Amino acid sequence: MNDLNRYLSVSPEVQSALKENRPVVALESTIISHGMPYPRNVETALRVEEIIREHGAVPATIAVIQGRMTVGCTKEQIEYLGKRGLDVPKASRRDLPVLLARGMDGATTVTTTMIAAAAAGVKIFATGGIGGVHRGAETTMDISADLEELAQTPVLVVCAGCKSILDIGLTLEYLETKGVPVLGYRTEEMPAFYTTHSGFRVDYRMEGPEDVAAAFLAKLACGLKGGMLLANPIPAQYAMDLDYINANIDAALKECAEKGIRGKAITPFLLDRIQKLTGGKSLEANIQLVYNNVAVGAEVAKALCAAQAKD
Ligand code: PSU
Ligand code: MN
Repeated sequence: MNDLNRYLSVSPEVQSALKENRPVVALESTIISHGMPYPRNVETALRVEEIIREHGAVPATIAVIQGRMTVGCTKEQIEYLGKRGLDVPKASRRDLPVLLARGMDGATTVTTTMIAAAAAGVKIFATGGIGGVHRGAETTMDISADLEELAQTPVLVVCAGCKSILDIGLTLEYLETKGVPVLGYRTEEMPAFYTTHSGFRVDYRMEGPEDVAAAFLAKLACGLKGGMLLANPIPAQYAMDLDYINANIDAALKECAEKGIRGKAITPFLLDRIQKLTGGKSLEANIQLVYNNVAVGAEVAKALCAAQAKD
């Protein structure tokens, strides 16, 4: 067995789709274990897989299961990841070696989902929001590993932007420095997760899945390392009031500082507090934007396969 295969397990369905140039969409598991409460997390994760299938693509939920990066989790594994919640360790790039060596489980973030997707040959990944530069990072140096991963791993990530628990302007500056294209799906404005509005512009407006696939293929063809970010705004009917959500984000940030929460616990703490402070309203918005992103992810994956079939 070669070294990678010892730590990577790709489901037979995903393997045959990749071999036959059929569209596959990767999905992360931190959003399941740490991003939403049980049982909504499991319901959402299963519905997300259905939506991808309805759009003619194959879903590949990714997690670390008993020391293997698993690409294409089963329903039982998704249920397990959702039920165990915070007891599943959050697995970012720096956690991966020890979790794999010890045969442990891990909830993959955007970073490690990209790593496993790339290892398996999956090029499109859809989620809710990415990590980024935290507010106050000029003193805390809290910058998500997701940004460095986008700079080096060739996967296109569909998200609804980054939420304003982060410094959106600094996150975009960081991505610019690292040469990561930030594309807006039918928008010129960088969306801010719960809202379509951030006041910041994306690099390019994309008109449809073919446009996105063509840019991604050009990047791959030229050996320009790294991924791309496709920012897809939450559908208007589910978007939250900007002042309302920002006030709640500010309250959650204040509590986080007062409690002295640090490191990788910050993001799950803030997500949970915002959900509670908004009485679950932000959870509904979060679920809807994920549904919207995976549908776009499936369309882009199809366009990519179609373009590759022509070559
Ligand atoms: N943002 C969300 N929901 C999430 C996350 C971010 O709206 O679930 C998760 C993703 O897995 C992301 C991770 O990769 O948090 C970033 O964590 P950190 O900031 O610790 O890098
Ligand atoms: Mn961090």
